[in-house]
This record gives sequence, C-alpha cells and structure tokens, in this order.
Amino acid sequence: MSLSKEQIAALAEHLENAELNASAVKKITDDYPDMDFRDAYNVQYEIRRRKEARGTRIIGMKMGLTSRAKMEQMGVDTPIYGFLADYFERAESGEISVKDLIHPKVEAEIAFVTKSPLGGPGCNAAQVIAATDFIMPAVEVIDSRYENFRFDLVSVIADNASSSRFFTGGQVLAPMSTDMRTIGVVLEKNGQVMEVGASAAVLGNPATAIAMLANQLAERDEKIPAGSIILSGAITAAIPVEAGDNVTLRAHGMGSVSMRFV
Ligand code: OOG
Ligand code: MG
Repeated sequence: MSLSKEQIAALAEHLENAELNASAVKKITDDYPDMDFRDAYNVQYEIRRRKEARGTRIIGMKMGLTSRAKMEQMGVDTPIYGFLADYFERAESGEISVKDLIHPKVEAEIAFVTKSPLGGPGCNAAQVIAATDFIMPAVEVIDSRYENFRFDLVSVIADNASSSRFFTGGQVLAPMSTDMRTIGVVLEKNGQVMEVGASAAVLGNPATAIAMLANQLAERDEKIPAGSIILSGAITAAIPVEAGDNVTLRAHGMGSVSMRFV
C-alpha cells in the first residue's frame, strides 16, 4: 500500500465527483504511479462509504473483465469487481439519459440473485449455484470516468470498475436446471446485430465469476449477502451508445431486455 488515508479520501471524492458531474478526468495512476490493488480497492470502498453515508443502498456487486473479449478490448488481464448502488438500476424497457453520463457503452451479461450468503475463500461454482435463487439476462451500461475510456487495472478498480447503470429483465431461470455455459446472447443496437456470444465466454461458466467474487471479497473479510444482485461480467465486447439509440439483448431461453438512450 502506498496511499495515506487522506489521499484515499481525496481520490474517492475526485472520482465520485467525476461520476456525479459526468465529467472525465485523467487516470489517477498518472499522479500516483505507486498505487497498488489494495490502495485501489480502498478508494473504491471509500466511494461506496460516501454514497452510503448519503442514504444510497448497495444492492449488489459486479464482476468485470471476466471474458477474453473484454480483456482484449480494454488491454488488461485480471478480473476485477465493483459495487452496484440502488440508483444504477433501471427497469426493463426504460430510458437512460446520456447527459448524466460521459461516454456510455453497453454489455451483455448474466445477473445472479442470491438467496443465501456466499463467502470465500474456497468458494466454487457449485456453491454459487446452491446459493442462487435465479438468474436473468442483464445489460450493463459502463461509463469510465477516465478520458477516452483508457485506464490501467489500478485506476479502473478505484473507479468502481466503470459501473454506472444496469438493466435486468426477460425470463428468470432456476440455476439448477440451466446449463449456464451455453446461453447464447445477441446484442442489437437500432435493430442491427452488434455482438454475439455464449455465456461460457465468462471464465468457462458465469457461476465461476461469482465464486471468484466471493473469494476476492474474503480478502477484505466481506461476503456476498443474501438477496444481492451480481453481474457476472460481459460475455462480449462493449459497444458505445448515444442519444437516440435503442438497445436489445436477446438471451437464448431467457427472453430479451430492451432500453432506449435519450
Ligand atoms: C471495466 C469494466 C468491465 C465487464 O463486464 O467486463 C466490465 C471497463 O471495461 O470499463 O464491466
Ligand atoms: Mg460489465
């Protein structure tokens, strides 16, 4: 660790203001090149603490960079996690105002909703399936607070893994009777197919991504509480969106989730 408590607090305020004002900033490792992963998660947890102090509820977590497509797109190679705040969530068929965001992109994901707590170390995909109430298709809207969406791992972790909004919907499925590796997804923008993929792109099985989250959280003595919603990480690369765009995710056997950017 290289950052003092004061530096962590200042960086959290800086990055949270960039989010709340929808204004891009330069990546924080330009000024703090010695920051490590622990420092970065400390900044992320300080952003989370600031929001909770204002009455925001944390409703779940997300994994990021769990697929080859995303790692290649972003030029980084390790899965990361972030938190989901209550105001990130949008109802299916809803609208998103792009003026509240910097340079949003959409990603096809699988959401897990837990019915019992999940903790590590040693958490595996089978335990995730046992603790999962249901899964549903999700579209994550990511919005890096960094200029040109360019960052390194430490910077993006501090920036809550680019979390910004998400939609769930479609058809809920029971984890026990679903082969979670073979869910085919089609991501469309304005009626055109932009990305296709299969859920095994996420670490072989999206349940493995949730187990990885539980194991990473154990390093901070944290667990995934029952009733959490967890995004597994994008199956495909992310696609940019702007005002006027309509986006639909179709997931095999799970219906579709649509939204409009205004
Ligand atoms: C980091 C967040 C990645 C995913 O699903 O892989 C992510 C980014 O690409 O900005 O949410
Ligand atoms: Mg994502």
